[in-house]
Parts: sequence; C-alpha cells; structure tokens
Amino acid sequence: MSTLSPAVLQTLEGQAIELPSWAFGNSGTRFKVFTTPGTPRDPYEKIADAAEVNRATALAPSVALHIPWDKVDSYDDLRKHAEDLGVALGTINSNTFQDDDYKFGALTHEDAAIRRKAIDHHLDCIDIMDATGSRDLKIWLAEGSNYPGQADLRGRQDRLHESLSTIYARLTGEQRLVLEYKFFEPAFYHTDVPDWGTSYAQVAALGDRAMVCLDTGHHAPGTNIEFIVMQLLRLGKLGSFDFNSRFYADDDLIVGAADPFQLFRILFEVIRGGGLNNPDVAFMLDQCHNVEKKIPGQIRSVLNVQEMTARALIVDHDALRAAQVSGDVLAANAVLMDAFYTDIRPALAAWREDRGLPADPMAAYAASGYQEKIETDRVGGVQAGWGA
Ligand code: LRH
Ligand code: MN
Ligand code: MN
Repeated sequence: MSTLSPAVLQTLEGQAIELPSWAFGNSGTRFKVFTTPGTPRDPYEKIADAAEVNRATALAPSVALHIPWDKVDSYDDLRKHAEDLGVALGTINSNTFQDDDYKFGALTHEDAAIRRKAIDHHLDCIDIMDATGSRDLKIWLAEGSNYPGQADLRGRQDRLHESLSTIYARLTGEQRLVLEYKFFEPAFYHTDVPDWGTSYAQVAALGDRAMVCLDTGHHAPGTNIEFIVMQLLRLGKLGSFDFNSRFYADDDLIVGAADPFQLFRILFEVIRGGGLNNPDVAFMLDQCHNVEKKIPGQIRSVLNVQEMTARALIVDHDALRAAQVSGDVLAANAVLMDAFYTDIRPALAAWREDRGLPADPMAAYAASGYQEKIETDRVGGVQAGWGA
C-alpha cells in the first residue's frame, strides 16, 4: 500500500472545493429532464444537501449560488441557515441567459437600456454578496451571434469592457470579479468571451481584483487545458476553476470521470504554479447530475479531485527535473506516470479514519438514511431545477 507523507497529508487537509447549488436541482438535456426523488424544493434544501457532502468528506465547506435561481427573501437568513449546517455561502453566479431581453446580448447589447438592465442585475448580485459574505462574483455570458455579419464583433468587445468596468467599480473590500469563458453555445458562430485570452484581456483591463475563471468543460476537444492553467497562474490571473468532465460538448459530467489523466495533469500544473491552497484560486464544481443521484454524485466528484490531487502531490519533482534537464524524455514521462498510476485510495481511506471521517464516504452516505429521508419528506413540492 502506498503511504502519503505528513507533508502531503497536511496539504490535502487544506483542500476546499466549492459545490454548485444547481448540482442538487433537477437538470437534463434539451430532450428530457428526469426528476430525482428527494430533489430540493428551494435554496434552503439545496444547501442542506450540500452540507451532507461536506459532512461525509470534510472537503466542501462552501456552496455557490446562482441568481435568480437561488433567490430568497433574506440572504442574511440563508447565510445563517448555511452556517448552522457548517457551510458558508460562496461564489455568486449571475445569470443573463434566460431573459427575452437578452436575445441579442446583455452586457454587449447594442441598446444601452438593455445593457443597463444587465449591469443592474450584476449590481444586485453584489448586494447579495454583501449579505452572504461571498468574495467572488462569477460572470459567464451567453452572448454571441449565429451568423457571420449578424454582429459587430469589435463594437461588442468595446461595450463589454464598458459594462464590466461599471460592475467592477461597485466591488468593495476583498470582493472579486471572475470572468468565465466558453468557446461556443448557446451562440454558434461567435461568442463574446470564447477563450482564456479574451477573458484575460478583459479582466486585465479592469484591475487586480478581476480574474479569469476556467471551466474545464469549455474548451474544444484536444485543447491542452493544463497549459492554460500554467499560463494563467504565471500571469497571476487564475481566479477560479469550474470543474467537470466532458466527452463531446459542455457535458457537465462528474469531474475526473471522462479523462482522469487530464485532471491529474491539470492538478500537477496547479501545484507546480503555486495554485493549490492558494486563496487566489477558488476550486469549484460546475456539474449537473441528470441520471444519477445528486448527493452521491457530488461526493464522488470531490473525492475524485482529492484523489487526483494526492497523486499529483506525490510526483518526484527532483527526479522529474533531473530527467528534464538531462533531456531524458522517457525517464521524465515515467516519473509523471508513476505518480498517476499509484493507487493512493487505501492511504486516503486510512487518513480519513484518523480524522474521524468515514473511510468510505460513499458507503457512509448510503448508510446514513439521509437519502431515504429526503425522498419521503420532499414529496409533493415543486422541485427546484437547473433553471428554477
Ligand atoms: C455555462 C456555465 C456557467 C453557468 C453554469 C450553469 O455553461 O458553465 O458557469 O453559470 O454553466
Ligand atoms: Mn461553468
Ligand atoms: Mn458550462
């Protein structure tokens, strides 16, 4: 059995992965949304479910909200509810992608009145951050065009800068803005923030408290995501991750499910670049569980990140450097692969037990009775979905 050194375990102890509230709601494809028994009926129940993930793993101390999906009467009250359950409210995600007014854009729209409406939504989100104590405002924009000639690409970029500047000026104290990019969807011809370079150019023009958000599902197939991680860390602009897996498009599947080796390579570059347990870099999940149970889906996800972080932490850096410097290609590659193939799961299970946590969080959750309880208690209400 592989053992993990005290230094590695200490690093792992500092790991925190934020959960998305929407992972606990129903979601699906544009063809069908299957409902899951026990699905939360409101933001309070989503947070209660997220707290179960943290209880089983001690890995998920905060929950991200999406506005208006998680609209409540009192965010002070929601914050207290979260704190009573041992979790904090985290990143506030804005939403300008489900309103008829935004058909041709929101922050980039030709019409100043529509831009103002979209800016005001972000200012409302910052008011919510003041109440929840959240640090980050995460902006993902569904803006773009479907046909060449439909839009003035340059004008939209200029208006985006103007709108973002107004939002950025409202941030106070430690608050930050993170701008998420995505190469396509829902627009198919052009997207206004399609890549890390555009996100970087926009946030660099704002200031130190504006950073890039990297969603692992938002790249073309074959993209070397770990290279982007390296570059953004090097530039001091990697603000956050939205972790998930993709096979084809923006699939939002369980992180580490589609390509565990890619997750390893990403985490290796995070560690190499000083991004692990670094307050500047927020680790979040952005996933949906369409056919599997949601709470175990989230437990599996945070464990996948923890397991892959452990593997990336045991890379023998001295041996790797020596091989790189001497040009020994095969030896260098072997150092990485040795760490990737090491089964650290038994060592992590033993370590969890030492800390009073379940050795097998998946089994502990299944035995806890929580799933049966919510499936009984939550019958009859209107279930909160991905967009409700
Ligand atoms: C866009 C996205 C973004 C949204 C979330 C629901 O595809 O990744 O982060 O806020 O999905
Ligand atoms: Mn995302
Ligand atoms: Mn996405």
